[in-house]
Amino acid sequence: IVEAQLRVILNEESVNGHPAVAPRVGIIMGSDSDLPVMKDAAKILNEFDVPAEVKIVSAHRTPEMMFSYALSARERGIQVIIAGAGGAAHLPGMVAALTPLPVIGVPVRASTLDGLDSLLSIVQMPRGVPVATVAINNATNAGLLAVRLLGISDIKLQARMAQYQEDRRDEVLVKGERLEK
Ligand code: RP5
Repeated sequence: IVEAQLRVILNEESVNGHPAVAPRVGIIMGSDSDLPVMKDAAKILNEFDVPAEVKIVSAHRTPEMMFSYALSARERGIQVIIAGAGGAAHLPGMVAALTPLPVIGVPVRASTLDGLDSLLSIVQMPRGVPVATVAINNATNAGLLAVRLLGISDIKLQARMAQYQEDRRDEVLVKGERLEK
């Protein structure tokens, strides 16, 4: 999924509010400037045919929207939330405080501190409010982790994840063989 396509998804959803297929994963981010990073999570979910929604929800600029999003996610059928933010990245933690759903945090490199600020803001959660934090800018891993979480109760999806891992292993082996020649 390219950025332009995601923007179309965002605009369409803001117009009719009802995606065709009920999303299982919610991908949210603090700003549209996070899209170039967060699109990688959408790409993975698309690859695994997991329906997802993409929304801009800011902990600081739209706090009311963050509350309503987090409080309604479970009843709307969302099973995992991927939340990306940069700088004082409070979105994943605040959402995790408001929902019992698993929240995966993506620290986005967005400031002069190179993403370390985002990483620490997301990973240093107090006891009792977990956020599964991936590496800086690694929304791909957030997508993969969401698939693994869904795979716990979805055998077909879990089998596809096992296949994905085999494919990655084969890629490495092929590269190694090429080097040896
Ligand atoms: C955060 O501030 C966003 O998640 C983004 O990473 C960062 C900068 O936002 P913009 O000023 O680009 O909108 O809330």
